[in-house]
Amino acid sequence: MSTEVADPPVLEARDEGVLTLTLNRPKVLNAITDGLLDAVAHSLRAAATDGEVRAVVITGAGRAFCSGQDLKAAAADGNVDIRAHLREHYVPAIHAIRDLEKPVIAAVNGVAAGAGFSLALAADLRIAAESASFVQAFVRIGLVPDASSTYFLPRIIGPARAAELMMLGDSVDAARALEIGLVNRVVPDAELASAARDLALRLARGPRSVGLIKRALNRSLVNDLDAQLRVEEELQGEAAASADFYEGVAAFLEKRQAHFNGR
Ligand code: LHQ
Repeated sequence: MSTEVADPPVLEARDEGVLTLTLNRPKVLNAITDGLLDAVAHSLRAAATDGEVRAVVITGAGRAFCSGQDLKAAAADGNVDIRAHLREHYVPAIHAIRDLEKPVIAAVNGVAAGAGFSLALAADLRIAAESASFVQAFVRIGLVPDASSTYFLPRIIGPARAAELMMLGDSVDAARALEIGLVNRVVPDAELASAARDLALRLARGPRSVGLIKRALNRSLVNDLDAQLRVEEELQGEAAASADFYEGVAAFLEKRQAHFNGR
């Protein structure tokens, strides 16, 4: 009997309010399996109710961020109902990223391809290593972008650029990704982990309103102006009732640094 234990598809680490999820299938560039998606969704749902977690970083083990759906597993499982597969595994993972009212940073350490690119798009902020690259690989194998790419990519970089990346499937390097607003920052490879951590720590020390800002931005993606003005009204009511708002104002008046606790 074998005593080997399979490596977990996602590693979790917690430090000073920051939860880091590392996609952990480096031999296949962190290609996505159901287990990997379910683990991401599970960790993020747990983070929603965990007061110790105030920001999340998602990154990849080894030289890649994520190469998208594991095509070897997909090919081996010829009878899979792709619609049900998306609904049951991809959709919950994307929702877990967007529904978590805490900032999620994609620290893109290498190639992000196919649904791996989609995962990075669903994050709130993207910070990339200089050697990172982004490929809407779907069209290369005759598929349509999925896992939220057709929703977020045109909204992040504009419809014309999104059409180009999706229809041609060309690779975008980190410098170009920064130029077109696909990523927020690019840092030298050796500094990615610490830069992502610094950013996450800053956000983790932020007020309750950071999560409410995420809710506002989620809603602004679909609302018209009047609906969004009502959302702002509702969220400002919530923010103004938070302990962090009182702390923020007190700190301003006392000319000192605010100490927020996320409540
Ligand atoms: C992989 C993969 C991979 C397995 C590298 N799978 N092994 C689709 C279908 C079903 C349901 C729902 O949704 C989707 C959505 C999608 O995500 S479709 C898009 C799927 N992804 C791709 O088409 C990308 C495939 N990979 C690549 O094009 C290249 O590997 C990239 C550009 C990512 C990286 O290229 P290289 O740096 O040259 O690395 P490599 O190709 O040599 O890969 C290293 C190893 O990883 C290699 O294994 P080997 O045993 O030969 O060393 C690859 O086979 C394996 N690998 N991606 N997605």
